[in-house]
Amino acid sequence: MVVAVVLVVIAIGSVLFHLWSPWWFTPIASNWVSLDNAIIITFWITGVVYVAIILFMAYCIYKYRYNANRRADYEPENHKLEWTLTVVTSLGVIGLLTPGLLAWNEFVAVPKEARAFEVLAKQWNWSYRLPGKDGKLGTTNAKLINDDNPFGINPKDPNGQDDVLIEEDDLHMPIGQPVKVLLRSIDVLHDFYVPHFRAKMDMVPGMITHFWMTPTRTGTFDVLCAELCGVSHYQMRGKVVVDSVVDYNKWLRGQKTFAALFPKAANSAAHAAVQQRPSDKAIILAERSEPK
Ligand SMILES: [Cu+2]
Repeated sequence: MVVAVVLVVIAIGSVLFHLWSPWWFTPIASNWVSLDNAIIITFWITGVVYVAIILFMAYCIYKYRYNANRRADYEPENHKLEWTLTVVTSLGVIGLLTPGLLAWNEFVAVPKEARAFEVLAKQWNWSYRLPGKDGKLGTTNAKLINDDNPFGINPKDPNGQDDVLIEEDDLHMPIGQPVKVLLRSIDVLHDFYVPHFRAKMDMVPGMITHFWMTPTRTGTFDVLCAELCGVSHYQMRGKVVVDSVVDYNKWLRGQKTFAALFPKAANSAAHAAVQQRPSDKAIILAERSEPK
């Protein structure tokens, strides 16, 4: 009897704790509401099943408690019960999987207008590479990485000369512009995670993974590494600042290109065209009124 009461208290306590606890999602700052919805649907399905099973256990403990005058009945098969449980379980699993699969399908289907940029992870910091005035990122090769060329940019590729490099500093993004995030690691597994964006993806040495997103509000958000990547994993943190288009352009004008930062590596190709800064005209986004 005591056990039955304890189980009921646990079920009710868990639900109240969930409702009243201060820990919940941070306010979202991207378009990925569908990911929040998938998690909320998962909470509902697993929550209802959790409460139902615990209350059923409490009921059985009370109802079938020891009684010297009672004998247990042997019932090896019950087709109706088996079918009911199979159908209900299948519906629950479908309910758990469907929202996540639909969200994932959107997550990796990059819209055409998304502007690509690159995140480069290494033990234990974040760097970024944005396309220059040509709007294209140059090709890279891990074998080219050295102190003069930390991104391994191919100096023979003219598209790479004007790539804007942000080394171990804050990343900025313009609000309302879809971006394709290309992810590269040069040593071990990392995982680029911005909780406010609800977006994360593993970074695997030797391959380029990607996802896309649209920042939906301005602010400064934490970048975390979500893959245990060595002794200083805990301090592999950064900041991403979502700006108005005007502020973003102002920030972008102050950044330097591959050719300007690493002239030795950039000039190692005969036809490398050196440029000091991204041309304001082509790289700067059209300034327009901010979405509310
Ligand atoms: Cu890491």
